[in-house]
Amino acid sequence: MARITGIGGVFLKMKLGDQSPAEVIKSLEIEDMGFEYEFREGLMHLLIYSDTRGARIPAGNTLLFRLATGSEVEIVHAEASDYFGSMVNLKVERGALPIVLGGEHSVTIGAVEAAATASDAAGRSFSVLQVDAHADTRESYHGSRYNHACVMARAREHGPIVQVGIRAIDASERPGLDEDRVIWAHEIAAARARADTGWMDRAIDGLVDDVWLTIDLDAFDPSFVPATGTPEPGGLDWYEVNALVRRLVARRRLVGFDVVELLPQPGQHASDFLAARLVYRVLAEAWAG
Ligand SMILES: [Mn+2]
Repeated sequence: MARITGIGGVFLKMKLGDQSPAEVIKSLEIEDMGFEYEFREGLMHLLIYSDTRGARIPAGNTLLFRLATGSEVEIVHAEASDYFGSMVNLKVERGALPIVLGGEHSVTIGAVEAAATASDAAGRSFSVLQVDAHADTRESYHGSRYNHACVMARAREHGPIVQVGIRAIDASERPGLDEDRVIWAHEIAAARARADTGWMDRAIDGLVDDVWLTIDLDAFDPSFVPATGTPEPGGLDWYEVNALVRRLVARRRLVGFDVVELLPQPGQHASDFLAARLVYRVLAEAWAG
């Protein structure tokens, strides 16, 4: 196979066997220079960016990926965001509830933008509830404003955000955080000991008419979801997240949601089941609520 090196902006499409992106790159003899991967399977669209530790592509699926270097990384990220935005738009236009699954948390950026535009057009205010271990409020990271570390910095450009379960932030994020809109994981742990769920209402109080819910699976304690890229101890439990969702749909209009940062581990599928069950539960609550 031809050796391709140092090319920016090349778009390759190929059918894969049961290979990881890293194995594909190796088989193509492309030098790994920080690639962006886009993976499409049937109606499910996942983006896999440069952080592909352990990711595997099931046999018979198609991997689309672009090689991006330097300033191109942001361009590719922006294109990916547009892509997810257009997918969400399609769902909204049909009156459906859009669900985005990841993979990379950056898939949320375009989805939120599309949902915000739809709410705006309908004359309703828009907000985002984030359930996550990390604040994700960096303005730019690794050369891109669309990096997964910048998801909530982009989201708050569209309306108020509330952040739940936060327990790991960068020093640079601290000054920009609105403490009234952050429910820290340690507060939740303390409330748990008192069987006090008031923090859920406090979180929802900060939201407006329409809400996009973004659930980064690392919000859960790693004892529940070990299969994620950046596990942080001291997280939420299953029933807390379920109760929060139930209260959310009782008090606000859920316009879409995502469940992201699942990083399946061979031989250990509890996290995968939790993620699937969570999607299920949010849908059930949304339809019942
Ligand atoms: Mn996140």
